[in-house]
Amino acid sequence: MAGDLSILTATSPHLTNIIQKIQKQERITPEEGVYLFENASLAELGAMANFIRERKHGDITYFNRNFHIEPTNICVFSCKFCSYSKLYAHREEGWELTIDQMLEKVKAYDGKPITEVHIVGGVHPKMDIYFFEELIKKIKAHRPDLHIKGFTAVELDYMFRKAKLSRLEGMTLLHKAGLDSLPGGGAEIFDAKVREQICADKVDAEGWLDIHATAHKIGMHSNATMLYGHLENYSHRIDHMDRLRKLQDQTKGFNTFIPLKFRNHDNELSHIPEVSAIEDMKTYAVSRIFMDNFPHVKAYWPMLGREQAQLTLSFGVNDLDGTIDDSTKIYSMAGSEEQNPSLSSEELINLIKQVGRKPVERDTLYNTVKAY
Ligand code: V47
Ligand code: SF4
Repeated sequence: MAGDLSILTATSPHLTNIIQKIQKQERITPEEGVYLFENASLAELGAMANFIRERKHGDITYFNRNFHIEPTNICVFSCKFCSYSKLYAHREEGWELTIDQMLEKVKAYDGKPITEVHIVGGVHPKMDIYFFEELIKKIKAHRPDLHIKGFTAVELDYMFRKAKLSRLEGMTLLHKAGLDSLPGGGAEIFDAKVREQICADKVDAEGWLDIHATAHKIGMHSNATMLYGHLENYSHRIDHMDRLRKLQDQTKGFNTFIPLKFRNHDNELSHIPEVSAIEDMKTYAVSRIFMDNFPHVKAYWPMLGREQAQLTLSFGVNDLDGTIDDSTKIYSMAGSEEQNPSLSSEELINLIKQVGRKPVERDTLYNTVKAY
């Protein structure tokens, strides 16, 4: 369990002050967040983040059994970091699944102890809200206990606008059909100038936050991501987290914060070198320290690779995500460590145990399914 942070000999009065705040469970300011990124050593960040992680969760490390459905990679947008999408004009190079094909994917898990399906994909101009309403209803009719976590705010924004529905009307329609929660994708970096350079044409920060606020308002939970390691600086990362922290103060609807490392394979930002493992650990640690009102910080292991994912468990992360089969292509196409992100539950449990943590299988809402 969490020890005492006073063993840390702070290298500046500013850092001493931050350490004391953490011990007293006080919130750090955005300026202090930037200070940590710029001045704290990796060891100091690790100690602080781990202290908070153990105070919140002890050694527990969650994982869940889910699978992905990616309805299409055809997309009306052209995010520069995306290695996955194809424009509608080149749709013969991509894929478009029918409702029956997606139902077949769900049926392939009949009898298997899966608790969640994560549905996310490109923004296809012809797959509208009513198409997805029917899909969700059919999945629920087939397997009512399966939690449907689906659609980034980017997909939802487009669907709602196309159907001329308000965000509240659109979200309510999908929720009534059986959509249970929202994944955290599409957030990227909220700063308008950086967003303009990496994903100019999709929903802006205000829109992303408002869509999640709308979901929270009708009782749905959601996650939040941050794409780091491209054109942004430390202030942009902290600004991103600060906007999420403020919304969470109001709604308490976010479960998990997921920092996503930019991978540079085969996209329009391929000239940008990927950040180091040290930078990854710093980012996880500052996230855990700064996002005091987010219950969980999650690492997506296929993106980082198994060993780095294990390391994150000492830098604030208490949850490992990753499909247990190879159903997602978003990352493998961007150059993730794991080209075939397949890991049996036993292997995942062993990875967690190897670094002295306690694996706990959870459902989407962090109810314990089984402790190991
Ligand atoms: O928004 C796209 C990212 C996200 C690249 O909520 C890239 O449980 C790195 O949000 N390098 C979508 N990242 C995936 C996502 C997610 C993943 C796992 C769990 C959850 C959850 C959500 O993938 C996009 C974008 O930020 N992404 N391309 C790339 N080249
Ligand atoms: Fe489309 Fe998402 Fe790729 Fe952007 S990241 S181009 S919205 S699939």
